Amino acid sequence: MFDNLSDKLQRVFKNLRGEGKLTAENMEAALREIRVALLEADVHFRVVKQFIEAIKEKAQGEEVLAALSPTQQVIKIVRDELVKTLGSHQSKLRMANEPPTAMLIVGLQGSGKTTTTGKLARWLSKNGHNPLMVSVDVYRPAARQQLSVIARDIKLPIYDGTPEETKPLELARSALREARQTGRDVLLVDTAGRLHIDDELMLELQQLKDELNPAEVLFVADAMTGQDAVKSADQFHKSLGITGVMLTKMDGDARGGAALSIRSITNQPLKFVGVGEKMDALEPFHPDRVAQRILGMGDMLSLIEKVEESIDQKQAEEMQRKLIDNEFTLEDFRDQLRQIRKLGPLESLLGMMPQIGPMKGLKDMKVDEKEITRVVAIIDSMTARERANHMLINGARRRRIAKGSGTSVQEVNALLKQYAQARKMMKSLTGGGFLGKRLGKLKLPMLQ
Ligand SMILES: Nc1nc2c(ncn2[C@@H]2O[C@H](COP(=O)(O)OP(=O)(O)O)[C@@H](O)[C@H]2O)c(=O)[nH]1
Ligand SMILES: [Mg+2]
Repeated sequence: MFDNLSDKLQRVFKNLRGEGKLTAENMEAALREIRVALLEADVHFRVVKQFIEAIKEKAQGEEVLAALSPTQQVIKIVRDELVKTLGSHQSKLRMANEPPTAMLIVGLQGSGKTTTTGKLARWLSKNGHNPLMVSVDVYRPAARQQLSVIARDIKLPIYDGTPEETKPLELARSALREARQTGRDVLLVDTAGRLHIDDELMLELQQLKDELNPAEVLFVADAMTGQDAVKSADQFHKSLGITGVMLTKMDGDARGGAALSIRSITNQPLKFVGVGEKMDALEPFHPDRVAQRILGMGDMLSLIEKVEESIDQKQAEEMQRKLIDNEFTLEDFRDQLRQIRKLGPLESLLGMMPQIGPMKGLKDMKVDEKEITRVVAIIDSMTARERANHMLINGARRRRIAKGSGTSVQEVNALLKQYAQARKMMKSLTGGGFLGKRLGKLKLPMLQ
């Protein structure tokens, strides 16, 4: 699933990285390609429009992390927007305050309602629930039989009904009573579908809804039907009111347009996806994981996450300002080293960075965690005035600092030299056009 979109987006980012430097032109081209990729993935045009506009806006705004390269920032923005489009957070099943919780499974014929009812019962039972199933699809002779076979297969109970119970409402009512009496906490009601939405179907579902007062009305849609799935979900929601969507046959859908549109268009969350015919082929839907899968850049995304977690943005911006104004002191140097240490093993971090531009040099930099500890100790032994102005540190002071930190004068000298180099390097990184000249108020420089 999402294979095509994933391939295309990865190509967009690869091209951007290949260019080394982002400009207004290649960013514009990248946005165009992203737009085409989304449309080709059959994402609803309104969703595509929103998506592209949001990216443009964010790229021009100031909500970006100073510690990321411009391309990484673009990737981060696209990832954030993907997660948002997919629903931001995982949407869990709602349970009634008083069991049993009724859940109505609705949708068009052949969308996968009966199969998904079985899968969901299995999933619930594996997650601490005690479900009962019932089929109220009384129109097709084999329909109820189909759910019975599934129930036997997954060894979970089904309410079969008496021969007199021939109406959906009767069956549903009795099943709810049965669930209550036998201590089942969830009742899954598999309903009949039609090839097209019609008044009769909607009336029947409305009556079931009134009778059962379900905590969930789950719309089942076939992902392979793309925008038709989105359209029928929208219609069901407008006339019946749904509480969530389960998209089936994601295993056969290389495009993913339905998954990417349904949330924005219906404003209802995608709760589960079906990924195969077998009973265990049902997954709770996690927007962040799916976005990750679509972007397919595991390493890059985990780098971005790490940076997000450990770097306080305000602090980073302040640091950038100091660098530019040449106010970067030994104290700041120590803070940076502490930040770097928070990121975890340095080498693995550097390994994740794209080896372009000034970053190339970093790859060969041997990083020793003990070295960082020693450097921090040396800086700790300086007075505040010395930390603020390294020019003060003469021979006598160097000897005192070495003694205080349990190091040698050579080591103090080496540190001061390193610091001077770092100042120079950082200045060239920030001033030389790599990140633009206005990092204090960071914007994606290529869009200014
Ligand atoms: N590959 C695949 N097939 C599915 C999935 N969900 C349902 N199906 C198949 O879709 C067909 C229709 O399913 P069914 O549950 O009878 O649909 P209903 O008419 O809505 O009850 C059956 O052949 C199912 O095996 C899925 O996630 N992946
Ligand atoms: Mg069915």
